[in-house]
Amino acid sequence: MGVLNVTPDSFSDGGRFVAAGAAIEHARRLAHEGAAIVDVGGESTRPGAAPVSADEELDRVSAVLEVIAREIPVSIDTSKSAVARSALELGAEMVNDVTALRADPELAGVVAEHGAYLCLMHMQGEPRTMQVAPRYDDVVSDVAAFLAERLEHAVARGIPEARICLDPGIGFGKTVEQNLELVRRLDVLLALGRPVCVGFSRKSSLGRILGDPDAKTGSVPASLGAAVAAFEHGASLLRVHDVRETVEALTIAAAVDAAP
Ligand code: HH2
Repeated sequence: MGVLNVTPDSFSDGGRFVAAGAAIEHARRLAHEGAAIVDVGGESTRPGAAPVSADEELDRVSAVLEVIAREIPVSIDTSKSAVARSALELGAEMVNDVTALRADPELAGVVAEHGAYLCLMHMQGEPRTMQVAPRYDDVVSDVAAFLAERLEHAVARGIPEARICLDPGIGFGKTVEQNLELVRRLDVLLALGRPVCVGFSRKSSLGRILGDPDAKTGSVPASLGAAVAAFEHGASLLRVHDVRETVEALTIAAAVDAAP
């Protein structure tokens, strides 16, 4: 899954793709480099980010979706039913909701009505404050219990289980060690029976592991290490900014695993 942030303030690529032309070109490039789907977002969820209105979010993504959503597979990274509805009408196939259907009670119905795919992600707290003091009894069991409950909720609202994937939400209310433990024990999430998506790409934990306690992002090589580790632990969707590099790294990891 290639990331396309049509935002002025995303943590790693904010401002680069605000102009529709640049965003369209980048989406095509991600697909060409091997992304199976391009995740288009109009609201930053980085720690401390301020929320935006549905109109503003739609304004940012519509011009891009109008051109690319019937050309390449697209997912819309939103928690708002109005944004999801427009995106699905423009041809998007999947809704990626970092609140796992908790922010907008109408979102589940929109996903069900359009027969769309859905990604349910775990987040503790909200972006403004989530990194202040994350607390868990056991991070992996707590995230698994949350995702199991959200999966049940989505299915009860008419979204077929076969259309849903789950995501531990790397960096969303988690310490560096908690992020690592979630990948290390990914089997606990896989036991829920759905494909697992991991988004470690360029996140600050990577820079912190490499020795910078104030890191705001992670490097490309660090992101590749995380992608390969997540793949080796069973993730089948990797949400990444650097598609070509990730495809190359994963192709080698998969070739090692392939039986002759
Ligand atoms: N991470 C971000 C945004 N959406 N969706 C899923 N399913 N999983 C993730 O890990 C995830 C996500 C944050 O990364 P990014 O989009 O690059 O930054 P920003 O939120 O600042 O736009």
